[in-house]
Amino acid sequence: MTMLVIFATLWLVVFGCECEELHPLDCSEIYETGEQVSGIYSIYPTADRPVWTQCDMISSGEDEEKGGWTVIQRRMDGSMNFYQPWKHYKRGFGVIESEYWLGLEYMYQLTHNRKYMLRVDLEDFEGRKGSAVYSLFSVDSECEGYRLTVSGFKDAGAGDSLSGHSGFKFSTFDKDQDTHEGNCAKLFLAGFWYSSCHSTNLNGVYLWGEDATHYAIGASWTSWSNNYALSMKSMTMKIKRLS
Ligand SMILES: [Ca+2]
Repeated sequence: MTMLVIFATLWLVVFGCECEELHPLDCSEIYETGEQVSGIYSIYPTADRPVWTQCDMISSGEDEEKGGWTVIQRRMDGSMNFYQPWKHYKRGFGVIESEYWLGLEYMYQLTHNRKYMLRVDLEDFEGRKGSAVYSLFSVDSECEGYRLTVSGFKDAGAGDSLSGHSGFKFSTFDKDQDTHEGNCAKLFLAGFWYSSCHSTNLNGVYLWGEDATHYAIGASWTSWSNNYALSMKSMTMKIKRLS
């Protein structure tokens, strides 16, 4: 009987530990457990349900780059339509193996009381690559319109097209929270933290390069070449926890 109690207690302890390990908050936590292979993992921004995401595990380079990065947005081949309604931007959409948006609610759950940095990696159709790094990234609650806070820009070849969007709420075609008299999401065919309207349209139309036919609807990052007509080939937004 005593042995049975000891065995049951040990089982509970072991099982308890396994539960902890199986519920990582984000990719930073997965990296800290020793997992250093980039790929698809499930994370728990909320305690109750897992969310699939790409984890970018970086072990080389400068300290700022090292760690587990949680990919919150990825574009790479134009396979996914990013002109989506509010409820999809809230909960996330897309295909984790290729193009997706993690979801504003998960971004809020991760960042509202923890410190995260943001890195935006870009590549154009000429093969040129560059990044923009921000030492602080957070998203407010839905009641606050999922307002963006981004600061501490550091240039890594892409220039800064995002700081101007800090302090603005998220807008979609069916939820206009921008400061423009019109509807920026309808004008520029995406969902984003539009002001009046944008200096980057990372969720914009995948235009396969430069297209000046329709003004600024592409997936642009205007400090790239001061060109609203240029749409990127690949874009990734990823965040890493600092505390
Ligand atoms: Ca408006």
